[in-house]
Amino acid sequence: MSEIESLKKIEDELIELSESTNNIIQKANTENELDEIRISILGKKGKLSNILKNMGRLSSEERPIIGQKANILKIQLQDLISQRKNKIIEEVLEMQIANERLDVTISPLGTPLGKKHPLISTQEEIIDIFCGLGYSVENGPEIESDFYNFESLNIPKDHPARDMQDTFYINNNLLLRTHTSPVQVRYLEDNPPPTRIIAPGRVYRRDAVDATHSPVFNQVEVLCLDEGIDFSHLRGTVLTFLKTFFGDLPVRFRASYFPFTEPSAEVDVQWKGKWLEVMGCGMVDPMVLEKLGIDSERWTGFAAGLGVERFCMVKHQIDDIRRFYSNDLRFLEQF
Ligand code: 2NL
Repeated sequence: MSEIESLKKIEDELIELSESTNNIIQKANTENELDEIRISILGKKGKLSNILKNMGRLSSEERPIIGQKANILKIQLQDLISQRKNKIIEEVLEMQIANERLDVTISPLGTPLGKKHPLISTQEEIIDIFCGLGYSVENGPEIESDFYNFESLNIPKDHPARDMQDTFYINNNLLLRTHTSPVQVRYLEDNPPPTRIIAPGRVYRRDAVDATHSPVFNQVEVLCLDEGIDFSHLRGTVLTFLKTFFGDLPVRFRASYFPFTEPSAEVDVQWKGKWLEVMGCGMVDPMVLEKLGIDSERWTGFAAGLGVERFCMVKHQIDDIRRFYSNDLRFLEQF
């Protein structure tokens, strides 16, 4: 082959390489693929060096011409490869962005709303009714002394309620209050009659847990003291309260006994044909008032006590007191 022919051949091969590789480079889809293509063209044993192997056949004038052309081609191919590489990086990134895209405009599935526990709603309802009747709300400690919880309320030393079996004692004198009456006793110590107060709050009794008993439950006690208060005021207040809370249900008063009221009564409402006991009440025993230095000839009054759990259970037909304390959302979400 003459030098002219050799030159022509190498030039043709370079043109051929330029034309064929452009397509191959554009078809590469990953950086790895592109790298392999780069090595197969520009690498030590690649197509370009393969073509240039034949440069030895050229004259010393021709060699730099081909050298220059080969260099230009090399730079062109490197450019193409790096452009393709950038394109691939961009495409990968765009695909990633598309795949990981969050539609922040999509409407939410609904925000879960918290709501009041049925016991809280019931307690608030009871409080609201008495506030409407002119009563104010009083609070006091849950750890009480024997005096405020029992002695001041005329509960004798040998009364079963004072038994270790029924009361949580902290020591000889301190205990967890078994009712909220001590709140009212404390109030009367500091505030002379007339009195219209209610005392809502947690109370504690040493009961075994079952469907109707819990060692901690909520009570609301009511106290009204004034001149000329008699049983008709008690009856009227209780009837008004029960009618407001339950609606128009039959109500009956049954004679009963509490150490701190005389006379005393228990109150039942009729619900689905059954009489259900819902509260206890009575005229405040003059002994309780005298112990507090209140003139029981001038001031008379009534008191009542009720369990919030019981009211809530009757109103919503709940069969087990433990449902209030087990935090089962299937139960709680119904209210
Ligand atoms: C019930 C019965 C009752 C009282 C609570 C009371 C308070 C004072 C003076 C007199 Cl300061 N009495 N409270 C009276 C009668 C009944 O509760 O069955 N509670 C769940």
